[in-house]
Amino acid sequence: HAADTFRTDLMTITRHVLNEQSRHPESRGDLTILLSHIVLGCKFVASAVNKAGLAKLTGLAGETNVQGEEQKKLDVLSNEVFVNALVSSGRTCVLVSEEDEKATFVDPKLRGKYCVCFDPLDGSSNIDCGVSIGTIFGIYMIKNQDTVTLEEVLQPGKDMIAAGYCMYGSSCTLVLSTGNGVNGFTLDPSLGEFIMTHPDIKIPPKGKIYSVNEGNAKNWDTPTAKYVEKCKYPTDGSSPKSLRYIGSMVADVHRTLLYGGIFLYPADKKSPSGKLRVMYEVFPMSFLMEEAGGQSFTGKGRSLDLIPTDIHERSPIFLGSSDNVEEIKALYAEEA
Ligand code: P6P
Repeated sequence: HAADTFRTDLMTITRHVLNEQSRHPESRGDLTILLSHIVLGCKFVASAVNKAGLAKLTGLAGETNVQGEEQKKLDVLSNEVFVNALVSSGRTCVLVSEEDEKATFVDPKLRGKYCVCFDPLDGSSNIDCGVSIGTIFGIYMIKNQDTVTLEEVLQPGKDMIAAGYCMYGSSCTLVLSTGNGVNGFTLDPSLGEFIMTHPDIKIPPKGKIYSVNEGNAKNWDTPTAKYVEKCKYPTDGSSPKSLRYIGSMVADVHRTLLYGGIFLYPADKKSPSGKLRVMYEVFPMSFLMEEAGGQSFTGKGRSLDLIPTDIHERSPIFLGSSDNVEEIKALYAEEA
């Protein structure tokens, strides 16, 4: 009967965030309001991505972004959606977007105490073929919102207070941490609500999957080359690892988080600092990995200890199951 088909005690993302807020009695709910605006942005982008093929939103917008990549219409649309949602929340004072060359300093009359760094639609080169893409975001507290400068934005990732991603794929999944573990939510389009489907995500301590673009093998440095060799031809009698590489960071990281294993985007001779951006790819994904019991390493040290000097700075990244990351850390330590 009805009670069997409808859960009557739904844990929505809004309810979850309010529960988290109640853990901070001094909180005035600013983060709750900010997150609700980010969630709104994700719902809008999910709807646009799902209709993209029909609404001719795919294809190149012609302009190129600061990365020199062709900007697709959905990129431009998603960036505008998030900038508008974040500014109108009245809880942000500065925004860093993958799509905008400069940081956006919010109109002083509309400022709040948070800085949000985000990639509105990461993996967008995959839009036309239907591969999962995603929004990635990280949130910092700013000491004095009225006098915030760029220097104050360039903080180490360990100072982030929240981070998350929304993956637009076969279903729309939002994974979030506010510093008290990681939870996953799936959008129920009929309700327009994100429902908690993955409570308290913990990454397996060791995994059998490695995820890297093998096409860059010619340019890898020795520790990465040695590590990938060990994945393919183990010398300890264990069976070879499986390679899974989607080429969309949110999809590759989401699989790593749920199934375990390691995701690598190493430095190489072509890109000595790797490809992925520190502020809105490396930091948020590293924050989530550590909150889920995993690790994130740059080849030199803990990813979250990095102090960026430019908002679009890149870094090599090795993240995932703790035991797997330890193996590559050992190989870099040998090389040092
Ligand atoms: P490559 C997508 O363009 C992206 O920024 C990430 O989402 C993804 O992990 C990476 O680049 C893929 O890069 O060089 O392997 O195609």
